[in-house]
Amino acid sequence: MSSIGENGADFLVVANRLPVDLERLPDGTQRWKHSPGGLVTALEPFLRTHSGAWIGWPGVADAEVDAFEEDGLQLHPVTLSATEVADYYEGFSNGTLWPLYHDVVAPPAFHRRWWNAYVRVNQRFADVTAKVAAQGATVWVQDYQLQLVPAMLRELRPDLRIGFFLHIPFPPVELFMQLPWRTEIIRGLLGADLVGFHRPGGAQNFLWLARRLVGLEPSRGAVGVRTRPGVVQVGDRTVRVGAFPISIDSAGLDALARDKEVQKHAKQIREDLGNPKKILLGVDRLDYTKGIDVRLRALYELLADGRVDPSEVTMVQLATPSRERVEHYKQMRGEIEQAVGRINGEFSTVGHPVVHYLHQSVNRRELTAFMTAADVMVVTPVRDGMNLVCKEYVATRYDLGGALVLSEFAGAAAELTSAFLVNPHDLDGVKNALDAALTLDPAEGRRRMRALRRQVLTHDVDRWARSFLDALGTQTTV
Ligand code: GDG
Repeated sequence: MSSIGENGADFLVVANRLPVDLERLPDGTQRWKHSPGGLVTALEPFLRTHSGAWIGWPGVADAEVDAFEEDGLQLHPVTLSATEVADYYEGFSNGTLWPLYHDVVAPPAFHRRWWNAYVRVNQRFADVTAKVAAQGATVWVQDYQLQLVPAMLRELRPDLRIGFFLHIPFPPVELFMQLPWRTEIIRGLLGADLVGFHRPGGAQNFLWLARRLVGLEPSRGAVGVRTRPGVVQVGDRTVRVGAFPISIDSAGLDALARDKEVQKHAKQIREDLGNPKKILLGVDRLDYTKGIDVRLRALYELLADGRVDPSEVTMVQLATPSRERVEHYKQMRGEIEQAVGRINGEFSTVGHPVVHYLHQSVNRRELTAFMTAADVMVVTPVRDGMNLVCKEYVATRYDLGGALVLSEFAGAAAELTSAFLVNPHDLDGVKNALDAALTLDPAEGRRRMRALRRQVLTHDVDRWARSFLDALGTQTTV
């Protein structure tokens, strides 16, 4: 790691988190820990060939750390105080926007203090970006925590080319209209040259709101905000709006699943579970939108109805700890653990629990081994922008084995039509889909998996990033 030189960056990613986390050790020292997600992998080629920079929060409060350079990528930490973490991050981002944008599956809370912190922190991200961007640079702002950054940045640096991508659903207009600061958010997004969503429905909702909330305002009439399909005209500036369904590093995961060590590990997992006839798998951040409760309820009823034999079927639920200080999350964790306890209490035998529940995160190789070992992957969110887990499962099944049960309310359902698609609100439907996946004829299973893999392997995260940046007008040939 070295410090930053004078030259500005010409391709910048602005995200709530940096691709590295600052870790504070018990002896008071601190170190950087890599947390490379899909986004980093996808953008790496552009970041490295374009004198790239990443602006984000290092993940702990009050961390005063200087910018530094690593492997040719500039990292610019944005400091948040403990109060700002509580109000901007846990509060407005995860207590207001997250539930509101996920169809109010939990009630969003509206607090002016949270909103004020959101404005302040978005301004700080915009200020840092404005300082480090080279003349005419491309800036790609990510996700719901930073929706005001595009307009704030344009105000400071009209020379920049600005893209924004939302990783979660953009809600139906009736729900968005609940937000006391709805106009400010739409204006914030309209600062971008390109606003991207996972699904065309999100783009349409945004276009409608832009016309309704900004275009029809008498005071803004003079500026002239008009919309036509895929475009908002703000005065003489054109804002493009579109759908860009995100994906994964499909080839990388396919290769990892073929790795001999990973295969050995998968075999070991089956053995450790007592070689059950069928293994069901769930992998999620422990989040109330993911419908972990739905699949546990369905499994409970299938066991109670005698349609699933507890000596033949085992379920593994990996639930990565998430947002543990936010109230809804604490409550939901208790409910899920109770549901696991209920199934195991009624249907397990000594040494053979029906549900193996791990509230831990596992490393990427181990996760791939779990996916390789699983006969049925169960993905039942009540609402999900895309959901990468289902695509990852498909990418690991080069053997054409396994079956996917997938909620219609995940963005991925539009692409993965050969999965067992379910409405997570229809418990009988979920039960029937689980039953069908558990008793699937192998030839039919291979047919479905082949179709799923065709989609996932040809539509990877690289293609996603290129299509967004091409639409933004950035040179992506590297
Ligand atoms: C948001 C949107 C959208 C999970 N547990 C472990 C682990 N994971 C990895 C998965 C996957 C990622 O985390 C989760 O991605 P999802 O897409 O499923 O869900 P969100 O975190 O809610 O992501 C979502 C996404 O943004 C991208 O735009 O698809 O709709 O909500 O990659 O594999 N990884 C490891 N250990 C774990 O225990 N290593």
